[in-house]
Amino acid sequence: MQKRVEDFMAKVIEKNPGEKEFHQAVLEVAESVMPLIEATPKYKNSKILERMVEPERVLMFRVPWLDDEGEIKINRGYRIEMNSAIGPYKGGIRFHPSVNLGVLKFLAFEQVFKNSLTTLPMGGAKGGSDFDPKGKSDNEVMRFCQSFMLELSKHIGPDTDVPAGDIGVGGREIGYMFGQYKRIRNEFTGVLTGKGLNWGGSLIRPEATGYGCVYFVQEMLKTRGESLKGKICAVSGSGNVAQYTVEKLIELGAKVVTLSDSDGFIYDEGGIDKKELTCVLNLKNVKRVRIKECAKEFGCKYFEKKKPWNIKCDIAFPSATQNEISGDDARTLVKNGCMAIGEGANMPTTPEGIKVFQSAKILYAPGKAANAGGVATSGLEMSQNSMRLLWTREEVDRRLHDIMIAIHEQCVKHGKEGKYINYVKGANLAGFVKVADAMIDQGLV
Ligand code: NDP
Ligand code: 2IT
Repeated sequence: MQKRVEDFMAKVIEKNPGEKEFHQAVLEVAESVMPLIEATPKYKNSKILERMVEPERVLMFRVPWLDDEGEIKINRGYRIEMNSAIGPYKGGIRFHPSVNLGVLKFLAFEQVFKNSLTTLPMGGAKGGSDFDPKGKSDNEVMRFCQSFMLELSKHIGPDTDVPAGDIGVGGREIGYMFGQYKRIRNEFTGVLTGKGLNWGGSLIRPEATGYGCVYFVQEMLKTRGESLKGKICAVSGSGNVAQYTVEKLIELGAKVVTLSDSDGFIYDEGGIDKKELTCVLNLKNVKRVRIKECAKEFGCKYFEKKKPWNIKCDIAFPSATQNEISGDDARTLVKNGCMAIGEGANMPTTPEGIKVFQSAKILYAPGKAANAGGVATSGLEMSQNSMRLLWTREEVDRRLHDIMIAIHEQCVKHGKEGKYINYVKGANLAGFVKVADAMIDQGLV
């Protein structure tokens, strides 16, 4: 089997040179699903995995815009439409200087399996730009978003491809892009999710990824007769996902001791409380300053250029970016008694780190299962837009919670290895089967 995976990967690497994050994401899936493919003639003979790693469509375009000084700036825009076997393309948009083709292909590939797991009819896509919103004025961000959407609008639509937010794209950016789409197409439709509440957005969408991740970890803990009450949690990042992970953890009686950004992390030994979280939201979402400022406000410790993984914790919630937990970080977490990992971010643990967690037999949930609540609630936003009505907060939260429980059940069903649940294998297999069968039903697509 090892040889079959190696041969398959050699071809993927040859065809997609230099795209190391994409290779990493594909390898993880290939290792999980290859035994099933080899044992199932309909998958093997139809070259299903070879087809899945080839995006249905890749769009790459110039995004020119004017800064506040009137100087011309040029960024690159992308949309990777990976797979539409089970529904319209769906997935976020990332604005960050590290964005390139390989990063977005990894994210689009992950999204295919994640969206399949949600139980909702959504295909997989991802888009973005190497534009850096940090330090830009609102007007600069608006002009960039308008230029980006001028091209993207030709390729998306409520039944074709429905983007949403990701790193660097929140409510402000979705608003500017939605306004521009509406102006170009003269249509008010659910073409984006994560919209503002009074113009088509869904309650709970802002909270959904963080809440969903916590609900998933709750399910994992139940398999060992444990709960979140009193657990010490280390959270990385301080953006959308991190903020609402912390909110739900506080509500459920856990103690969150860290938050971070790309400059460093804060350590609040007594636990971040509701008042402090409100302060984080204001500093990060309104004033848009560094996490260091929160440490000053709370009088807690700040560690410059460090990640929070050497802080003793029961549960870690990596919620910043890919490959933020190395093999060494994973060993430190395990040594310090960490019992569970809930990945709010996409692919935050390196392959070496995953091996460390799995060998230590701790509860390890990959992002495509644990953070699927965000896109699931985007799916719920699409449903509400189609029906032209708005569900209550309780209704959306209940559906989100049920979906996270259902994802956990699928992982257990496909990932059980004796007493241990291999959530990586479970998520990959469950996500794969639905998409593979749909592709086969639809002929040579
Ligand atoms: P935000 O832009 O709101 O926040 C991102 C946070 O991560 C910031 O604190 C940022 O710090 C930090 N960060 C970003 N890049 C790096 C880096 N290279 N090194 C260290 N820190 C970094 O994004 P989100 O909270 O939406 O996204 C966080 C993660 O969750 C991403 O992996 C995303 O793909 C994933 N995700 C998001 C979903 C959503 O609905 N938004 C759904 C599912 C997954 P700084 O400000 O310094 O850049
Ligand atoms: O990675 C993700 O799942 C997201 N950024 C959310 C995608 C979405 O369409 O809501």
